[in-house]
Amino acid sequence: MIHIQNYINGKFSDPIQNEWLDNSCPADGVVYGKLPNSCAKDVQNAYEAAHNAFPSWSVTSIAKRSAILLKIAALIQANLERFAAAESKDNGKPISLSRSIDIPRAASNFRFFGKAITQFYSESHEARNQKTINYTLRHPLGVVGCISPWNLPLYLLTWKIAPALAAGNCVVAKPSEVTPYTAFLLGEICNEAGLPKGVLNIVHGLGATTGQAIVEHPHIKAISFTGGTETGKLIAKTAAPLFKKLSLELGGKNPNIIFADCDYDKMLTTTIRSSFSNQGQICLCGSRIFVEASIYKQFKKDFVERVRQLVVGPPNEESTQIGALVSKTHFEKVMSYIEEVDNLQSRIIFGGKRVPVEGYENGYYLSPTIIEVDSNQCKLNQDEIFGPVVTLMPFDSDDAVLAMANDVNYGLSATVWTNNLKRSLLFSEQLEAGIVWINTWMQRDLRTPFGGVKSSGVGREGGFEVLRFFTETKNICINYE
Ligand code: TXE
Repeated sequence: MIHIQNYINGKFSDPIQNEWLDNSCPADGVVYGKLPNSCAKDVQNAYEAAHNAFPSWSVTSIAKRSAILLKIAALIQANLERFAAAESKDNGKPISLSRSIDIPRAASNFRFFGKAITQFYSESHEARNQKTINYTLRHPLGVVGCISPWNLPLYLLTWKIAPALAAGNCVVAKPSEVTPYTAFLLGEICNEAGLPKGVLNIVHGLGATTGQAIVEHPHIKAISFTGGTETGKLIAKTAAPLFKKLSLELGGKNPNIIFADCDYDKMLTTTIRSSFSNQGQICLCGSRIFVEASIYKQFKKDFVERVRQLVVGPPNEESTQIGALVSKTHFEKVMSYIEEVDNLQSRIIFGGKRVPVEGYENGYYLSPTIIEVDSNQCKLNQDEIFGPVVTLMPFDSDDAVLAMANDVNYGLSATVWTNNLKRSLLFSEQLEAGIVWINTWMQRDLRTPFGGVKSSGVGREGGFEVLRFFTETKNICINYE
């Protein structure tokens, strides 16, 4: 059994009330570890450690902060296999994915922000007629809270922690209680890299207790959260009267719009990825596929053929392309949509069934699922299912597909496949989304702003945007007349 502990003030400790949660493995449903269910007092201890570390960390030279973050990045990379195995076991994702995407990206989050902070700048505004010069200071906020989900556990946790630390803040972080393992391993790495004690504190536990205690802590200045839209609403409600800075990266129901004039083979290969990577448990997955009527039949045939070849299997096998869903609860949520298909003017054209995997009979394996829907208003096209489930619909005109793409509460990302320049520019302008991909999907450049509109969230992560989020701006005006 793995015994996960909190990481507070540079040390590993059990929760004060000695309350524990089970950590189970989605591949076989077996409990293989315990993690703390931390209470408000644990969060307070983490806060105090962070608060005590802040005066020194906030004035530590940028060169030194950067060097420590780069060291953390190098150590994650050096421990790639260990981290990748832990991530797959905890989350159910194929080992090939955690090895090639999740863990390298966690390292590059530290590497990127370790470097970005050396280039971060503020502005000055001169008005010679008034004899004034204004200049802007950007100071770290103090102690900030980072709360992350289970779909990309270390990847998303470090996406928040790295910029917060780079900007000179101290952090109280809470990873998802469903996938705590790699966050636990990160503590050791931080000590080895020489991160001063208390600068980063990781407290484990349920959202409603540990998470809530972070959000309602009166002196934690900002909350950076990625997770479900309903949780985001709760956090916003709690944080608003405390006037905390908030960054919310929430759900998505992203359109994948395919025109007949696209590069068909590239589109098909990428659409397999954008539909089913990480078992469809990525907020950026293109879960609503709209295909121009003239190629709809051909696409449907080719897509089904390619999806049929995807290998569903245990996460630790190299050949696995689709692993297990993250938990029993989540598996049941995704299945509940599939069970309703017949009542929703829709048809399953591939998948929709639990996959029996030999030796892993109690794991949460679902075959990649394609559902044909008749209306974009259908629940299957409006709710975030967050599993290996996509819907298909034909369209006849640019206007019609644009209207359907935007007719949803979410607005995180959108993909358009076309070789028509005018069309790609018009769609880029008119799609209601924080991120638009033309002829690609999930090609990430960490300098770019990342986040959504409508129910997909508030604020932007990435690049200098997040360094601005994690700093307080002060303007100084000097009159030199
Ligand atoms: O996430 P939660 P859940 C979507 C997806 C999924 C749904 C629900 O549709 O089915 O959300 O997933 C912490 N105060 N996404 O319920 O609860 C929680 O402990 C403070 C999209 O598992 O939002 C965890 O650390 N924190 C998403 C984190 O919030 C609270 C990724 C996220 O968990 C809290 C995951 C509270 N009151 C799910 N309640 C994306 N945008 O990528 C919970 N938490």
